[in-house]
Amino acid sequence: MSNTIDTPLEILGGISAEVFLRDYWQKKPLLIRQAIPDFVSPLDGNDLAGLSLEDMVESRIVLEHGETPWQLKHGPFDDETYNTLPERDWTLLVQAVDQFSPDVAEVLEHFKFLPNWRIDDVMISFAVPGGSVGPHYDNYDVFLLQAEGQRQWKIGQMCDNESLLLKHPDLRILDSFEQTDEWTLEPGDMLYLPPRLAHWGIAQTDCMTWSVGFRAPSTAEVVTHYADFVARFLPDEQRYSDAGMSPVSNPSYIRTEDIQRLRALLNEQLNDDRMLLTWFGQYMTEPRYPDLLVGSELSTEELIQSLEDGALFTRNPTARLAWSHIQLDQESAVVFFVSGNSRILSEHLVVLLDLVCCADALHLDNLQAWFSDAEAMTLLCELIKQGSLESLDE
Ligand SMILES: [Mn+2]
Repeated sequence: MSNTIDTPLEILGGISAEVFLRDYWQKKPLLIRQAIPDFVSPLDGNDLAGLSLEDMVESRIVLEHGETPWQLKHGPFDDETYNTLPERDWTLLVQAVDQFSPDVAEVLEHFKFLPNWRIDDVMISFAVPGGSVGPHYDNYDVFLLQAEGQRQWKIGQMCDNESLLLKHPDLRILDSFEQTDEWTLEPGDMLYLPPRLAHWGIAQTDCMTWSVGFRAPSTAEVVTHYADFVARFLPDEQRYSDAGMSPVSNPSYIRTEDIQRLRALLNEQLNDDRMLLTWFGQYMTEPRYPDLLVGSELSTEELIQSLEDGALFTRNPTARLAWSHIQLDQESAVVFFVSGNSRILSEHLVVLLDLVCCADALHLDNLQAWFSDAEAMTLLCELIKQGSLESLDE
């Protein structure tokens, strides 16, 4: 592992991950000039517009002075859409471009000081001069990397669900913006914003911004999804029970002891760390576009043969992988989360998991040592079958 916590990182403007996480992450913004020096975007506005024509891709166009103020159009678009756009004041936004472009996914390599299961996607916006989606806030952390042209970023107040918004059916634009700072970002510059901080980006020239966004379940999601997950394992017969209760003096009254029984029931069901880990790992690795995981059936022998013939396997950018340790009776084991599923593996496979999760590619050199390990080979075949690992020449 190359992430030493006190190493100065260029992507963070020369501060260490430790300092960034202590002073900025989830707390305050950080402007980093030349976070990626001399950054040259591997795709341009036309490439992005091309992506927005495809069915699988989530895209939007925001026109400040459209048929209505701040008009929002949803993709997929067609050539006609682009032929009719005005010269100024519009923005095209395309979600999860990292899933469709390995060159874009590569930018995520810079963020290895954060858990990869917290990363959501790389959204890319292209704007013409004046283009903006208005002053707003988001509920998640974001790194805004200027990829092309210049964009002015203004930052403002911390917001919450009481912050007043313009009346708009789809967009959450702030009614008031209390500016505290502003900067113009050039290619390679990056701005980190914590959740709920008001921000307002305005294109100065034709410009492209990459937003590395993070996912964090809302507390409401955690509570409802986890409760649903636990409930799947509970038979209908298992119920609130009050064997041994004392007689009531007032039949309408709910006593402290009744609530204590309920509390005990909830504690017993919700305090299982292994269950919590299983749910969390599965939930946080759910892929955004599961349809993009297309696997192929391969036996261990066929896998070995293909590796010996020079095959290279890489992670499908759609796959989301994470792992952790769990205690099984007496021994420690590993639980591996793969795109919303989990499987328990022997502890000795940690080294292989590290390869699967982190290596640039899997090939004869780094896999040969595992050929005689049946559990390891079964795992690799399943990852290929399930589409998480794909052969580079396919
Ligand atoms: Mn935003």
